[in-house]
Amino acid sequence: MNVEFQRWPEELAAHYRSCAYWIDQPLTRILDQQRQTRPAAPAIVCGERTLSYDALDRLSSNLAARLVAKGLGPGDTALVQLPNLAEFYIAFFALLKAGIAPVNALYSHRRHEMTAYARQIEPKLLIASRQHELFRTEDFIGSLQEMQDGALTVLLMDEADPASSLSHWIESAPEGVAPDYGPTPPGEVAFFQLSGGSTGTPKLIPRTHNDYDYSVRASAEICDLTPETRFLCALPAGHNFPLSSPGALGVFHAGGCVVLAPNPEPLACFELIRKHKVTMAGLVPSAVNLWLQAAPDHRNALESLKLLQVGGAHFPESHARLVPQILGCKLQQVFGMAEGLVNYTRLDDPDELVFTTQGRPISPDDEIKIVGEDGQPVPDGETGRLATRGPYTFRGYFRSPEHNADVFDEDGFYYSGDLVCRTGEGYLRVVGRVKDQINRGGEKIAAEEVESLLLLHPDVREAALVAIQDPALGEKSCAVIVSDNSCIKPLALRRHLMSLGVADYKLPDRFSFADAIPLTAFGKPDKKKLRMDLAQKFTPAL
Ligand code: J2J
Repeated sequence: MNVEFQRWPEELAAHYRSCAYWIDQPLTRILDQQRQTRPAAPAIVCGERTLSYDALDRLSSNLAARLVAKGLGPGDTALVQLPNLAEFYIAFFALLKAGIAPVNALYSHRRHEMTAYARQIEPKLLIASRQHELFRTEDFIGSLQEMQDGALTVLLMDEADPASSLSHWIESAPEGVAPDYGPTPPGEVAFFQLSGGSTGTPKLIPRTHNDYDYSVRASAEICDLTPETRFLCALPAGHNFPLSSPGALGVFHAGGCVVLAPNPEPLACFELIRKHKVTMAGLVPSAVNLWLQAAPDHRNALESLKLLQVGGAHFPESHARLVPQILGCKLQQVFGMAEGLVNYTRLDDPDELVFTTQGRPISPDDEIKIVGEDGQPVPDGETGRLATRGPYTFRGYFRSPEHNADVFDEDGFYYSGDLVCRTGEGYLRVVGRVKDQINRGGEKIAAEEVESLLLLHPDVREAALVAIQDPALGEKSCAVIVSDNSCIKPLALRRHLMSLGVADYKLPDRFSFADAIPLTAFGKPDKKKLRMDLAQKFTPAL
């Protein structure tokens, strides 16, 4: 009946309960509390619309009741793909209320990613938008429907047919009385987060009510959220950072208000900050750079902004120092992951810690191991691989036993693939990574995923995707290709990837053609060497 997932060992679960990290309440309690205490307070500002907590609760209940009346409930999963609109949160809470576990795909995802998620969760429900290229016609919906033997309920934004119009399902409760319904038990899966990944297939992270709710409550406290908080959500709403660190859920928990922006474009965001007196925002470093460039002409618009959180990718110290100077607000560095562990610099930390570290873990029970090449812990100040377990760090990817065996040790520590060092104060500094991933302005690209798609092209004999430095995004991707066809062109390969329906951000920014891919002593592609070769190739001589 419940969605399967790898549980925490009993002993640790008992400990997490005894410390009141796990309070055995469903995530829907966040909304329940606000509906009772401040029903009329604004919960979401979305364009010209403002939704009160009461409205958010009522609309999500309408949708939940209709889904239940349709026969959906605990054990069922949903594939959701919505842009940054109020409907994202309405649907999120509706699915929690009905006990349906969603995957919230990014709006930039296309056929390749959506199909991979659908194959894994076998959804009974699809919630998406007609505005998205995938859902303008019936083709893709038809193929999902076929995968599910016709058992897929489809709800779309901007849909004319009331039977499958999301707005229609949200607007009113179903006729008659919906059968009793409720969320899944607090120890069970509430929804799936997306992994940045390093493997061929994008992996899913089961998150329980208990573990996620703890990370949200504790994050809200660390960030001092109150009913006066007005949070600008300019990153994709479903991403772990703007959803839970403390993100929209933290803001709802505190009774504050989420102001939605379609993306982090500075001028539109500055106008929203001015108009709605936004107090806090969260950004990836590449977006901060754009804000830093645009801000000097718009300082007045930013007067209400007290705190800027920055995370998701490497944030150079020199840029960190500019945040208070140019944006006139406090900086908080955030180093987190959809798998669990989140680190914050604290609001009362000395500037030096805030500028030079990525913070310390949320919980006293976040266990951190930093191990050297021999697998043994390294002393503070030395770099090693980050391994962690704790009250809100998952214990296994969904239906991925082989990959789980690679990234967990026998004690249940998860190896995130990050290279970090710990300061004497217990703060982490992210210094690199060992996972085969490109971090393109905070958007994660699994090298293997793109490589296997490139290899489907008849002219590609070998392919390796590696990161190249980029002043705006931090990193971009370069595909190194070995081909027998000397006339092969980047455009053809790009078209090939596009025809496979891969998200745009995964398309290689550059292509480089080689006679062979260099190998390490173990016979694996030597990506370090490739990165160095490419750095020389793409850096103009002085
Ligand atoms: C360097 N690398 C970082 C940082 C994440 C809060 C904030 C971010 C995420 C996130 C998140 C970094 N400096 N400050 O989920 O709740 C890289 C690391 C990490 C990976 C996780 C949250 N902050 N990273 O970015 O699941 O490599 O989560 O392992 O998308 O991003 O990516 P993701």
